[in-house]
Amino acid sequence: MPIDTTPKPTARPGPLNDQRIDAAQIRQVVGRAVQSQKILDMHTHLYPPGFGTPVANKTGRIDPTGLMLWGVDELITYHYLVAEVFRVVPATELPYETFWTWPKDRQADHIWRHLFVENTPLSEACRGILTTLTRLGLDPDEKSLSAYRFFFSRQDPSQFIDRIMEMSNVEAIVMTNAVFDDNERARWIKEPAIGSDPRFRAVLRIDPLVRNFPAAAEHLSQWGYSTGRKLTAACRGELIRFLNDWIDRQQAIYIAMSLPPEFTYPAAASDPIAQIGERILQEVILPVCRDRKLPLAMMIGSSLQTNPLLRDAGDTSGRADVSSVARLCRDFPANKFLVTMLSRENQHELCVVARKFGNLMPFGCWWFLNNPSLIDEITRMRFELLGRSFIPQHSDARVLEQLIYKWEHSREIISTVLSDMYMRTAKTGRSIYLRDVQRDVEAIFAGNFKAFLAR
Ligand code: HDL
Ligand code: ZN
Repeated sequence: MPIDTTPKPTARPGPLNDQRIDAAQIRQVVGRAVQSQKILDMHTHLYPPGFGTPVANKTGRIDPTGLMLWGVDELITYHYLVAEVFRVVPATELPYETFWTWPKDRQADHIWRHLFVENTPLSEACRGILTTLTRLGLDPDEKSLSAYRFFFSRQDPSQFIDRIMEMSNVEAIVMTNAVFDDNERARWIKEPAIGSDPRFRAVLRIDPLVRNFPAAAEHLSQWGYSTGRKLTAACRGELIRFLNDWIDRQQAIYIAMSLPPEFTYPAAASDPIAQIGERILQEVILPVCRDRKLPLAMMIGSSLQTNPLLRDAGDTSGRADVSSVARLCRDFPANKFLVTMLSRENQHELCVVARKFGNLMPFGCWWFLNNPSLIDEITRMRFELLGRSFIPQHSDARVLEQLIYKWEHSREIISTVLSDMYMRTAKTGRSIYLRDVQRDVEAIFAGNFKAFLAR
């Protein structure tokens, strides 16, 4: 279902909105505006109940392969915390394979004990759990998870989504719908209306198409698209048909893919898979995005399965080539690029390239950058170089209740940074007005994304 992108009228000029804000009031006014701003969370891994849930709940309906993750066992076994617990209880003491044979609740008990009870929960992922439990009215000092389990078991998944969205002040949740994931694809084919929950929007995620076209081509031919390993005109036509079929099925609001640190455009002549990936990008993906007026989200810098024994927790980050992003924006001026990069070292260069290309929208503090110190650094850099023409954050939430902490923690930091920016502007003698704050806060948390979609 498309996002309503009709631009909200900017703050009404009028006595209230022309109200000048004294420097001493700026923090308070900005804090209130940021807290009350509804957020369009433009990248998550969340799902509505229609995708099934493996979590015990009030309705009694459980789907072991369901994709809607919520509840304390899913929260505590978030792959960020799996990686962290193996630093406390190393694989030499607890073999990875043994951990993976345990049921989810036993994994969660192990993580709770070692990261929250016997050690001080200091990491951002740990702090997030505590913020979430406390906001839900639960005691974060519990020594076991049983009280939390009882609380979640009494919830109705759909009503709980409403409650969490209200608590985190999120107006819409943008999913990641990986068409090459067999479980996800089967659900869309079985039930075409599966994506119709008005609280959610779909995104067509297509990593293998560029990361490993030969393998992707095999799957596509099994799905009825006559694609061979060579990008002939016929194959190109079939790939375009595939993308359009899925954009229509999902009502996707953008197309997304993650790319490795080694990604370059043009592709390295020595790498045939990268070479055909480049042609897929140039001759299939970008023309479809242009014709359908959809942004392409490029999430660059993830090295997958660096430690495969950690499974979802086994990925790492690497510095990527920002000049490749610049060349894509230059060579495809009719395309819209949402770009987030995983390496801290890439952030300043990405801001500089964004200054040169209006079809580039930097977004979020992604994954290993979603920590207070780095959100602060990156957001300051973006305001200083881009004004407010960027999207400061997405939650990347995989478990529903993460919306609570990921947005509470980010709002606090973004509010502080934005206040500092206003204080600096006010020091020049330019007054700051309430309409400035209302307009800017709406833009960075929702309006910029909606306007970019609508372009
Ligand atoms: O590729 C992505 O969208 C990443 O966000 C991965 O899903 C990653 O595992 C993650 O959850 N990061 O927060
Ligand atoms: Zn993600």
